[in-house]
Amino acid sequence: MDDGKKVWAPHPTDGFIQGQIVDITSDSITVETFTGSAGNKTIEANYDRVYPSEDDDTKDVDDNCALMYLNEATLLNNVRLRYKRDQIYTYVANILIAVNPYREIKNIYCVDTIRHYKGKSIGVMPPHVFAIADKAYRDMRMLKESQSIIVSGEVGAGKTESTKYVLRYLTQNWGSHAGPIEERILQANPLLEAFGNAKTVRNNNSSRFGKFVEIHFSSQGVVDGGYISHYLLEKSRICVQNREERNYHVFYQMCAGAPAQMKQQLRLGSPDQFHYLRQGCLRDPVLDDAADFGVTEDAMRQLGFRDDERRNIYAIVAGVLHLGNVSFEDDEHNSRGGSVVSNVGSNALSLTSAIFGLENDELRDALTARVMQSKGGVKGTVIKVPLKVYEAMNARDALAKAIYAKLFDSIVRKINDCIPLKSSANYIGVLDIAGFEYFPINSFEQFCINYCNEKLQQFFNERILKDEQRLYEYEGLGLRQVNYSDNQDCIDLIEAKAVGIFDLLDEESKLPRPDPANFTASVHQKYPNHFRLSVPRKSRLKEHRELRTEDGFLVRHFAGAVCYQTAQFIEKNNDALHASLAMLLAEANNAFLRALFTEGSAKAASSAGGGGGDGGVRKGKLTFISIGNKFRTQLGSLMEKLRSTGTSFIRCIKPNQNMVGHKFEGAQILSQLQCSGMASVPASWVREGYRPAHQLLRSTACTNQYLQEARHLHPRMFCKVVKALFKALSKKTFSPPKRRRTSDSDSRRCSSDLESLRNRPGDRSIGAPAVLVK
Ligand code: AD9
Ligand code: MG
Repeated sequence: MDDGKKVWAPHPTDGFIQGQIVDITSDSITVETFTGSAGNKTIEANYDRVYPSEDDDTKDVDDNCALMYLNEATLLNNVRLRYKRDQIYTYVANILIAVNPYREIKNIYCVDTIRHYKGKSIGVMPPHVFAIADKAYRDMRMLKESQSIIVSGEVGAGKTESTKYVLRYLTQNWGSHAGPIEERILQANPLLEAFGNAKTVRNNNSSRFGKFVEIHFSSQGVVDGGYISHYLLEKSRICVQNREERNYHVFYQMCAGAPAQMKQQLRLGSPDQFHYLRQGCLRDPVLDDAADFGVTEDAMRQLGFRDDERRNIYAIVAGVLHLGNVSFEDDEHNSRGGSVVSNVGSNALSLTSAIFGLENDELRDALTARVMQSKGGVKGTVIKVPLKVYEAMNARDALAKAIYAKLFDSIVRKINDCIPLKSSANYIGVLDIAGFEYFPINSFEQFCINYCNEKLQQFFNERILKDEQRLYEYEGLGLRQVNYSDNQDCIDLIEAKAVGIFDLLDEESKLPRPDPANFTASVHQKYPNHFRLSVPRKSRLKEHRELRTEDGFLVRHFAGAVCYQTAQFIEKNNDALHASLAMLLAEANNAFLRALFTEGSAKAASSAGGGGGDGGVRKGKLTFISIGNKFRTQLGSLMEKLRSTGTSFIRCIKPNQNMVGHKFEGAQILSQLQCSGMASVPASWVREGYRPAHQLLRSTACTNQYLQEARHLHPRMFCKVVKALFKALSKKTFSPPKRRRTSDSDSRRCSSDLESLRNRPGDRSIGAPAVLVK
């Protein structure tokens, strides 16, 4: 880096800005910027934040590994150049970066495009989700090994849309129409979205749960069936939403689009009649609730939900809305305090009882009093403790959340019943789960999702870095080991048996009077000097009161430090209904509702392993079911699955916060690239002279033509070429080693060697089927 050299310097909004070096001191560089929003001025930056620029910085490449200087700045610039040309996809080796275009780009997902990508190696066609899906399919068939595609990114980055395109590609057999089982698998999406997606400030169709969708194939490579696992449905939304957000789509769909008879039967009116909908916004200009009701209904029909099953589901949804309208007031006739259902609320109470098949009085009692064992007097005597108004409201909300969550579980179970496996040989699983997140205030939900992202990052490191190193050893490239940050310590901090944060939380929750401050103190006491954990930083935001030690803790995640406020950890971690409510539901006349709680919990317990011994902890006469523990177990089996499959990664990027097309907010995008490991991983490859051979093969323009042929060479020759290339690239000269003509017997050996080269684990899809040089 000398004076006059064209470089990228850090910039607060653009991420990086181009300029030329005008001064260099021992620890900083001064850069005069060319143009851009900063205008012509000088920027002084740390030495290690200034990066060399490509000679021709207007030319983009399909694969970032083809850049001469691969660093954060050139990576960002390449993605930017392509985004401007509506090329939203870019590779970093085999990882796909997908920038959300926030508008329709013509023909990029049509049937013809699907056809073009079928059977083509990565790199033959322009970067695309279809290419990733096709690679997964080819690898599955060739290696006879299941595959997974991990789609990640922040809220609104396009994970769910990308997942849908992958699923469509895999279920549309060579561009023809999907068959009945494929059609059913595709219809699972709109149904899950109706019940599990909602409008939020950052995405008007935000998934409020994670999912892993497996498409199973027979040994002939034909779709055989599917299986969906789901994770962490956001329950708080059922009762409370921000002013600009909404509840789950299905509520509004039913209010707007249900047939008149159903509306009459379930006493549905406009959304503003319901407390659970009124707090948020009622309509979204982009969504057509009435039409979407039809979409949800069609999805259920096509999946094979019977008329009575659909009716039962809708009734529960309506019941939850009426339950939310049950309001309370102080009980003036009771000297011990307590609450009664208010006049306004009593109509809602009877509608709810009617729909749920409950006795009106019993529902009222269960909401306004709690059954407890008396402390003094005769041992084991059960007494009723009246609840205060806010406690009764909490009981109501807990009931609504439990019912809706169980309904969601049962819908997923039913979908799985509708797409059964018959003779599955292998599967391709697509994971669509929220990425790393942090807000001004972070609670249990963020803690769980960031824990999940730590696990996925560890897996990413394993797959991308460890496997890559193994591959180079195999190719005899003799490269130095690349160091990357290991996050096992952070994972242990959270999940370790007995001493991890999840178990400390469960310990506190099992006490007669759990206290968030005690829990937080126990975390700090356990880890006084842990690198990953510390006392929360003072909140910089003035409107939030300053955090004290007992209010939370700070975890240094791989993607950044997050401060968690622990006030609600204990209640959010507890998945059990209070005994009086649980007893009430067990006796409901609505058989569907009753089954949600009996069947669902039996299955959940067995899937959590050990008959629920882990997840359910006896607490006096009450059961405490820990969400954290259940999630840890679920994630454990997901990771086991992922480890047993071949993997591809799709990193989705949100280009701007306004959710509009043609707006590239460089700094925000850079931070997403950093969080996903995209900025550091390839940079370390390059820094260590560590660029995979096959990437060179298909991406380096100067050698492209020669290497088109080289990929048909014998593996040993192939390795020589690559080594020569490696040296040549550092000197910018290249003369290929002499190639010998292959004899017929050589050809055959080459053919099988090449085949095994292509097929070995971690195949980088060197090229289309072998055609030997004659
Ligand atoms: V969330 O964490 O579930 O809130 P996602 O799933 O990452 O989020 P989603 O796929 O829902 O985001 O995309 C958000 C919106 O971006 C969509 O509703 C589309 O309007 C838009 N989008 C995303 N991908 C594409 C695309 N490939 N083409 C056009 C897109 N629009
Ligand atoms: Mg989503």
